[in-house]
Amino acid sequence: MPALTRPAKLAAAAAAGLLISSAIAYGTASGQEQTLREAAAQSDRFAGLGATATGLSETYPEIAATEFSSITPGNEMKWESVEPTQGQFNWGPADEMVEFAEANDQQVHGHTLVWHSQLPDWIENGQYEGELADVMTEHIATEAGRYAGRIDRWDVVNEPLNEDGTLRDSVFLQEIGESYIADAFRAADAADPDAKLYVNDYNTDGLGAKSDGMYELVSSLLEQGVPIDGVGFQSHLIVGQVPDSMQENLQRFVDLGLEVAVTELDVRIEMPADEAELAQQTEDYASVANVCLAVDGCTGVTVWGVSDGDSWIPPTFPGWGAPLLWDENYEKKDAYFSFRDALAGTA
Ligand code: 9MR
Repeated sequence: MPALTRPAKLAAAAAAGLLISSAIAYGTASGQEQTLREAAAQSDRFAGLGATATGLSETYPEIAATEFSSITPGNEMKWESVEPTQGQFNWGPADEMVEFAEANDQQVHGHTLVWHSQLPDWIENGQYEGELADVMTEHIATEAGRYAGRIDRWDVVNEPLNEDGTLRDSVFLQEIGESYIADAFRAADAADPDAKLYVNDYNTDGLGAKSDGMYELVSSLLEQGVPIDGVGFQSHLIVGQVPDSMQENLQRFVDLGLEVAVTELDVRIEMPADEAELAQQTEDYASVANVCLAVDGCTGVTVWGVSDGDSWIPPTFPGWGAPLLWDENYEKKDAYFSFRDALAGTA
């Protein structure tokens, strides 16, 4: 069947009673080059985008819808966003993003239920009613419960590790102890038994102390019968530094019976980026896609933003930039094409 044009798809969806929200569905233009999502679909993987609500509604809706098959809300599902005051919730932006994904036949990667950062002040300052363990499980029950059945993967616990592989000294570790991780997964499983439940971290992409810590952590969770399904590898990389051991590393987690995903890929360059660095970045994107394709349990790759112009990198790492697949003018970079071809298995 030929791909439907956007108006035809909308009309068909409306006729079938499928348009339950006001989110716009974007069709796939026929006769054009393959998109990232089509490339990834050839091996049943997702091509994901770490997006913002404004990005989906204003800045890059068409790119998000046509190029990607999974959406991760970059900030909108974080604790400070959804529960700025204890018991008072702000679901608007997160709802919009889930509706956008559903209208465009995309998966949703929920991010994130328990994280030491971007916490509301009332948690940071300890101004909550009750014990933190109960507050945390209540938060998980409410958020994961709200979206139950509509989330493909949840980052249940984000960034629990120090660089040496020990557990990060977060407010959750301090107040609850290391059982907070198992408690969080059990609460998420109870609230949304269908979602795949992930632990997610950065600097765990290759073999090393931190990924050894992750390996020990998930092994111990599995031994305790904790309902964990997957491990996310953020892959915030520096150009030329895709770890040689990335495939071996991801594979050892799959060998434990877990699935894995690359969850926040970007490849930063010290500015100004020269031709050689951009060429290296082009290779690096393909290498990461190749790793995911080489590991049977790797479900897909999410990139952390569309354009170099709206990445988190320049403000966070002054002097660094150009980390993504589209340049500041939303023109596809060479890295886009190498990444796509690698996802399709043809690079
Ligand atoms: O993309 C997010 C950015 O807009 C925020 O300012 C930032 C604050 O920490 O968080 C960014 O996303 C982070 C993600 O949630 C977890 N891994 C690291 C990402 C980059 O900081």
